[in-house]
Amino acid sequence: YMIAAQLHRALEKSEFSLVYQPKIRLTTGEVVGVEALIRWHNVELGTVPPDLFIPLAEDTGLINDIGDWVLQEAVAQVQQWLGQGCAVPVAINISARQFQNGSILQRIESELARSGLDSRWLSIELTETSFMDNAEQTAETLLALRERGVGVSIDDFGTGFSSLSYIRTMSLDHLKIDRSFINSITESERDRQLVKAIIAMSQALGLSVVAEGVETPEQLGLLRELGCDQAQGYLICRPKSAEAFVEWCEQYS
Ligand code: G
Ligand code: G
Ligand code: MN
Ligand code: NA
Repeated sequence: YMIAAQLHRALEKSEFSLVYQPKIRLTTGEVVGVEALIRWHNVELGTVPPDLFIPLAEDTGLINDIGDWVLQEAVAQVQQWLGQGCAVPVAINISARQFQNGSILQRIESELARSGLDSRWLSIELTETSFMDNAEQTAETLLALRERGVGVSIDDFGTGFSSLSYIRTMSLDHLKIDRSFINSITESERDRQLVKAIIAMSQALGLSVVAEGVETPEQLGLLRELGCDQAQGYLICRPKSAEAFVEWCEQYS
């Protein structure tokens, strides 16, 4: 299987890169963070989307090494930005299998210790599927991460197997509303009411709420009216290389 064979050698051949997409605060417009997204470019396969190779990396166990690379690369990038005086906190995505293998806390702790990076510059994004198994262990890990100063976001909220019990039992900082809801808020009264309710729930629980996939000024305006805290999406900025992101920041501010 061609893709699996190439994936095995992708790390040693330095075929991965990270792109960065900012999140802004809706009241002030300031950039409050950036999400790191992995990209894989292979000479024979071209650009392979993460939706395709992350599940494969999970099946083959490569996800641990790839996850470590993402963590190290993201940490190194914020450290470089700190040196340039334009730092923003970085969020990395952790897939459910990667989270459930149990060593994530230790991996993050050892990278923070190795790099000396202050933990307030790092956060993680987890989907609801991460919370489905080993609820007790998961809750402990999230609490430990947050005590260590690492922010935790629930990603793609509203899709998958949403259960309010996760919100009840898990220690979280941010909730990211899945872009499928944001997509239709200006057309669908039903989706608008759902988003409004998710925002109200998040705020009542002390979670900051982020709208994902904002593509139009109308969506952004409506989200601001609804009191949403933060937004991310192509309207604001597409995921960009580290260099292009710094340029974007300079233009933007
Ligand atoms: O960047 P893009 O929209 O193509 O991302 C597609 C999916 O891949 C998203 O669900 C995103 O969370 C996931 N993804 C992107 N980067 C990473 C990563 O570094 N690790 C993991 N586990 N998933 C990622
Ligand atoms: O699952 P997660 O939320 O981590 O995935 C983020 C994915 O969403 C990335 O692949 C990113 O490229 C994509 N994305 C970011 N902003 C937008 C947007 O405004 N519209 C669409 N369609 N996709 C977006
Ligand atoms: Mn994400
Ligand atoms: Na998401």
